[in-house]
Parts: sequence; C-alpha cells; structure tokens
Amino acid sequence: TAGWDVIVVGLGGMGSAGAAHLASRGLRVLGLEQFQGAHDRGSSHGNSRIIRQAYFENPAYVPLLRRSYELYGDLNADDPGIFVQTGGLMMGSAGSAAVAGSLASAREWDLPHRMLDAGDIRRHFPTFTPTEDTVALYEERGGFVRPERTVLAHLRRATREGADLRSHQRVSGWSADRHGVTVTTADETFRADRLVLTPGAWAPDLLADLHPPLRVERQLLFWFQPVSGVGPFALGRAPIFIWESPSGQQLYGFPAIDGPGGGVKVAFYRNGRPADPDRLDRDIHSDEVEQMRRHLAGTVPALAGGTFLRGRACMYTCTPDLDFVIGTHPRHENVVVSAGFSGHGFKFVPVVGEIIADLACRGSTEHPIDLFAVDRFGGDGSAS
Ligand code: PYC
Repeated sequence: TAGWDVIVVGLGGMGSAGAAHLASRGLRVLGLEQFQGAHDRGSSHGNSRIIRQAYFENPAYVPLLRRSYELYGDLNADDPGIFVQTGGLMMGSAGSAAVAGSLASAREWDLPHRMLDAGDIRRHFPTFTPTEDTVALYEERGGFVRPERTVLAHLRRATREGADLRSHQRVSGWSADRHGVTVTTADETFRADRLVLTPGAWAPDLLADLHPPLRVERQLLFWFQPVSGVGPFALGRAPIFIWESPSGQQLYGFPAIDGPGGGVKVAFYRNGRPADPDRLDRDIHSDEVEQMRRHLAGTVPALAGGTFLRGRACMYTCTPDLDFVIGTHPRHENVVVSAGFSGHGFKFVPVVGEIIADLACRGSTEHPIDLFAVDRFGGDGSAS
C-alpha cells in the first residue's frame, strides 16, 4: 500500500540534501517540512556557514569534507556563489584546539596550509589585532557556503527528480515494522517502505524512542558595519576565521559577503544556552550585543566600534561528544537517523545527503561514519 519508497521528515539542510540524493537515484520520495523551504526557524539560516578542510575537531572528518567540497562544487553549477573559497584563518595560541587541531588534520591528510605568526597575521589581514603569542593556520581552501541557497538548490533538484515535497506538515509521530513505515501529521497518515529522520532541533521529540542525550542550544549571529567601511573586510581580501581565546572561547566570522551595506557577520562558536525549539527567544538583547562588542574590542576593533546592524537566533543540536548521529535506527532497519550536528554540520550537508541515500537504499555506505554511531550513547533499547 506504500505510496512512496521513502519519506523524509524535515527538509532543512540535511533533509533537503537527502531528498535530492534519494530522488536522483530514482526513488519515489515524499518530503515533509513543518515550515517551508529555507525557513529561519531552525539551524539552516543566517546567510553563511564556514567550510574548511584542516578540521581541528577531528581528522576523521577530512575524507567527508573532501567529498563535500566536490558536491558543493556541483551545487555551484546550479547556483554560482553557493560555495565560495575565501581562505580560512584558524587563530589562537600554538597549543589551542583551533590551531593545534587544524595542524594535526592538515598533516595527517597532507592538506595545503601555511603557518602565520602574529606579525604575518597583522600584515596580511589588518582587521585583526592578535597578541604576540597568537599564531594561525591559513588554509586557502577555507571559505563559506550559503545555507538558504543550499537548501533551495537541493529542494529544486529533488523536485526536478520527481520528489513530492510538502510544506506546513508537522509530523506528530512515526512507527515502523518489517512491512514499512507510517508517518502521521495532524491531518494525514502516510505510508512508505522506508523513513529518513532529519529533524534538526526537533530531534529530541522525533527520536524520543532512542532517548538521545541531545542538548538544543540557542545561538546568536551578529552583523556589524565596520567603523570605516568594509574595505579590508571585502570579499576577496578578508578570510573566514575562527579565533580561540585563552579561555577556549571561539569567535568566528566572515568577510563582508553581502557588499558594502551588508555588514560583517560574527558569532561565538559555542556559548549557547539550552532552548526549546518551539519557544526559541529570537530577540537579540542589548547585553548580548555588548558582550560581543567587548570581545571584538580586543580582536576586531573596527567591528567593536561599528554599528550593530542586526542579530539572528538559531539553534545547535549538540551530542555529548559533539560528533554527529548518522546511521540506521538500532531497532528498525528501514529507518535512517541523521541528527545531532552539534553546530558544525552545514559544511557536510551534501555528503550527508549522499550518506542518507546510501543508507536508505542499501543499508550501508562507503563513507567513514563509524564516529557517528547511533547507539554509541547507550540508553534505553539501544546497545552501547
Ligand atoms: O563549523 O566551522 C564551523 C563553525 C564555526 C562556527 C560554528 N560552526
């Protein structure tokens, strides 16, 4: 009775990519999204995301990044400018995670990079005011991707390949047995052979049977207009950067990617507070802007003294080890789980789409995903 081969629940970054890859393999795909394409209620909005290969978090991610770069290159053929290489600067003390971890990945995978001292940083990138003990790993391949346009490009591909994508369909539950899967919304029940769950910040609800130890966090994005214009922040002159302070706090930012009036986006990598995705505080409060200004005063002073243009709230869905959760559901071989991207997932969106399609089509993938085992946290009903 199944009308579809596979239902994808959640069409944000990962779900849209999964739907595109599944549909292009000839599967009949139904995609259900509680809002609409490229919405700003979850974790795939805000105009830009960092992409880089010398991955300080763990060198095990590098093969996935290499594939992601190829696939983002393909997306650029659909919509030029989705993926832009600006160069990337990972800054901090020599022993910081951002610098030492990036260097370890670059060495392990033989990735092109250069080490810069504080003088080099000031000379090449005059917007930064590093202390004498600050060093950087510079990676030419670093850059940014456009999250909303990535989602839209995948949705267009999925539709072109025959997927049935539906907005304003909030899924209230699902079940699976060896005959297939059932997904329910307020008004309808859908049946298919297989299910892909890409719920983003709604993972604690939709994966409740796995009791995943996920923490949903509110994260803030800030846009400042630099004091004396965007000149040294311009696209083509400025890199993307992640800058770790002695306390371990990581500031990150982008060039002025939206032209002279668009400002410069900066944010903290991990200082979110717990959030309920249905009751997210989307207002940016003045003390939050001031905290960012204080941090910028010692790092990027032209932004600290600049005009605050706007802020946006978004969410991370964090696992305890900050590694993703991707795999077949431990009790349902026809259900694929993709969640817990922990604030660093967007650069992997196209390769995760490919992995989702592999898992849904044949139950396995050649991509290295051991790090992401669904059952690694133990908990009810799943092996540890
Ligand atoms: O994944 O590069 C990243 C990143 C930086 C800040 C948040 N995520």
